[in-house]
Amino acid sequence: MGKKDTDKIVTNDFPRREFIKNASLAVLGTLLGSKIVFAESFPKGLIPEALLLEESPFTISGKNNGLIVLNDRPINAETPPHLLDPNVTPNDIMFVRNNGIPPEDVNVNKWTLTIEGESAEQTKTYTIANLKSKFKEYTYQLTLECGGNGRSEFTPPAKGNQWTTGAVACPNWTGVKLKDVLKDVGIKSNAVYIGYYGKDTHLSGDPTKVVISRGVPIEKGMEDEALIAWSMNGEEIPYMNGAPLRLVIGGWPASTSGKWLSKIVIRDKVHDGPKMGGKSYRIPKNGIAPGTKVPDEDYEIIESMPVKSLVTFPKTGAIVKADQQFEVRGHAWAGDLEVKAVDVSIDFGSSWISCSVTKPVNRLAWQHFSTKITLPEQGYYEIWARATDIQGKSQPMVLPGWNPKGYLNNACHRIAIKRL
Ligand SMILES: Nc1nc2c(c(=O)[nH]1)N[C@H]1C(S)=C(S)[C@@H](COP(=O)(O)O)O[C@H]1N2
Ligand SMILES: [Mo]
Repeated sequence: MGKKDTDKIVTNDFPRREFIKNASLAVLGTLLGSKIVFAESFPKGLIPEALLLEESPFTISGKNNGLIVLNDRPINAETPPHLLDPNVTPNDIMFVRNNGIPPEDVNVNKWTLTIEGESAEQTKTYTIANLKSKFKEYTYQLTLECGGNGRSEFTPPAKGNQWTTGAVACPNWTGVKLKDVLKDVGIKSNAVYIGYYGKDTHLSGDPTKVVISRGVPIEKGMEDEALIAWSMNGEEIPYMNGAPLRLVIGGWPASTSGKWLSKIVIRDKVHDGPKMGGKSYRIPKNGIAPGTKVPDEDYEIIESMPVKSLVTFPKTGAIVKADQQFEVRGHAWAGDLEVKAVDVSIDFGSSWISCSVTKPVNRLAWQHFSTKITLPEQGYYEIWARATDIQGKSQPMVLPGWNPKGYLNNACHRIAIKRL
């Protein structure tokens, strides 16, 4: 049975149960993503409780229990749309995307950030106290969305975390401008890119292996809104979101926003850290048929994220009374661009109702849309939302350009509604 949501179609997955019943302890451990401690005492033929549930029952310390854990080594968890309803995403609601194991020691007083690289005039190290005293502090609300958000919809399927819609958030970030710190160090005229390094450790346990080290062109890093942040919504950044210091690059794949930030390099070429090359956060330059293999040199790095929206109210599965007028609302964002319009449909895209859309509180913050709706007769409906950016690009109704790693799915969000 569905654990908590009545809006799900419940399937009796008998073949899977039979398989699990007969599985070896090693296979059960693989399915659980953890070894079973005291396995020698585990009754033969019993199905582990965690595998009887539709969704992972595990929760993350410091995070809302409503987050859906996709993986616990490394920890990855997404936010259901209705929890993203607040205009500013609360700390315990923001999704978590880890590629490795978070660092154990995140002492604010001892933490340092080093700036170096072939296009840095010098190597300089700052404590967090140094950053706070030396540079002016700024707060911006910035949208971070994982490049793989929406991956679960791709066919043929793409490997990786099966994000549905919840790898996006837009909290307030406080810190110093990356450009102020880079200028303090000195940027050589041949600088083209910046790259970050964090203090998380590789899943293999090998201390010499870097988990992820991505970056952005120097122009993006020099934007007003590119921050080195120590605070989220006026509090410490949650441990899982990169405390005590992280880079925040709004509008681009969130993989460019390095967590547990310890080093920034100023490069004279495109940064080449782990997950900058190959198929990582890169898509084929030209559209390809689903399933096609493309040589690495025909890929390009994902930059600004595409236009997208999310219905955060009502919650999918809501049942509304006859003739009840209700509000439909949510957020819309468009990478480096602004959102011009959001339309919703109650008839599977045959006609569209235009919504009111707020201006962003600052550049690179998501915007909010709302409209009031009444449903004409009793029955099942879907509400679809479609945002359009200021350049006139709209979200596609169905999955856009298939790519091997399942990036950039900005298809319209749909919710299910019944009217009595
Ligand atoms: N040091 C470090 N920074 C990182 C990551 C990571 O695994 N390690 N993951 C990246 C990816 S892929 C994403 S989508 C965002 C996720 O940020 P969040 O976990 O705060 O939501 O962090 C990015 N920064
Ligand atoms: Mo990501």
